[in-house]
Amino acid sequence: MPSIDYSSAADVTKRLEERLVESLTGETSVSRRTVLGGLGVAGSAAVGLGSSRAAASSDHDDEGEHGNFGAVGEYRDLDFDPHEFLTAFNTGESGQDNVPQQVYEEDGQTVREFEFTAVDTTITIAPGIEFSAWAYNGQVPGPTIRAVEGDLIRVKFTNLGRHAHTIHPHLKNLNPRMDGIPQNGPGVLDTGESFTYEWLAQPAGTHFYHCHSLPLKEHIHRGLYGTIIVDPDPERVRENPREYVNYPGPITDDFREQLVEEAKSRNHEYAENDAVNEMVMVMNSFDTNFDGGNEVYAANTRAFGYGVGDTDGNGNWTAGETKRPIQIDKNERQRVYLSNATEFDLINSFHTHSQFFDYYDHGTTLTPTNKTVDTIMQCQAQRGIIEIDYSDHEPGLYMFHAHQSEFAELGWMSFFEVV
Ligand SMILES: [Cu+2]
Repeated sequence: MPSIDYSSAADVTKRLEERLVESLTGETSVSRRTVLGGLGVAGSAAVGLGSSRAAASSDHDDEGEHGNFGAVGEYRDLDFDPHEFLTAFNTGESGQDNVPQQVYEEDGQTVREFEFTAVDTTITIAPGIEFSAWAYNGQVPGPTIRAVEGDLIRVKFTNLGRHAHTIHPHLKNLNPRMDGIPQNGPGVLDTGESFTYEWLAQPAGTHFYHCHSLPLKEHIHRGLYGTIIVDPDPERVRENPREYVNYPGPITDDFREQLVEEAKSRNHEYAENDAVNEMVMVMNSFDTNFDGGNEVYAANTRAFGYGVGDTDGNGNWTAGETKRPIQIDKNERQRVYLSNATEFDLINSFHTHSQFFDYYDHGTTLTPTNKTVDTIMQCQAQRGIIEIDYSDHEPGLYMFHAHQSEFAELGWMSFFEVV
């Protein structure tokens, strides 16, 4: 493969990033200082979990210190890697080290059990820019849970944060006690309290979970959200194909088999799923000065996190580089589980350059709800599955971003590197 020069892409990414960081730390934001809560000190030593700054800067009305910003460059907080997060599926059988989990049978049903905490912490959202987050298991977005349709998802939740929290799942939930809202069941959990949520994994699709304490927008915006993927059960699809299509016509035997094959490709327990390159992207945003508007946008928390940093142009990114495109094999089918956790802005969007894709709204159908589109919108908490085929594209960088231009310039702009 001929070497590809990415230097201009790297330069533009760097300039955008510098402009973003300057807008957050420069003179223009001085007037916002009365409510500075999220800005940290750029260029300081690593600040991650357990940082003393986490507690110091998390009050809304703090007269926080102004960012003594330094060089814009590499992320220093390596506790969260957006590239690892893309494919960090917690299935009970395997997942992330910071998510204790197990899978077992109980009364003939598969139980996928997870231990969740809520903690106050500091995350890095752009080089040198910190945000005082409230986070499930210390990370934003929260861990991705993955189960198969019909399984029981059991989440042992302990609130170790300073505010009262819950976990509310966007699932078809038959027991109101398990809805994770202040009005039902255990209500909100105060500091130190625990509750075990039990949710049936249904319907198949891409779902969302978030804290439902009041004020709602703050509890979500601070970082308490994540994705639940419910894989379709191919045998159930074979028996009830009608439930998985947005199509009123006849279901022929061929069509039924096609749906079953599609369900296998979505189910992590089937070999067919290995042929698909799957990723989770949560569109999120950060109001760094707590004025009710966002200053930073991203997919998976880091502004320009999948942008272009230092490279030799042959796909060899500088060691330790966390800012780099998402490298994909052009011969693999690409599937993105996408959800929108953006607060304060009513919609977000996903747009691909030089490429069209199929979209499955909420991921609850096995046939696309939008075919051959290059932009989709999601309102708050909406989610869906994007499927992309780059097999006829030349190697190189292909941009994707929110098509709200403002969001793109403030961080929600990234690249696939097709190889
Ligand atoms: Cu909360």
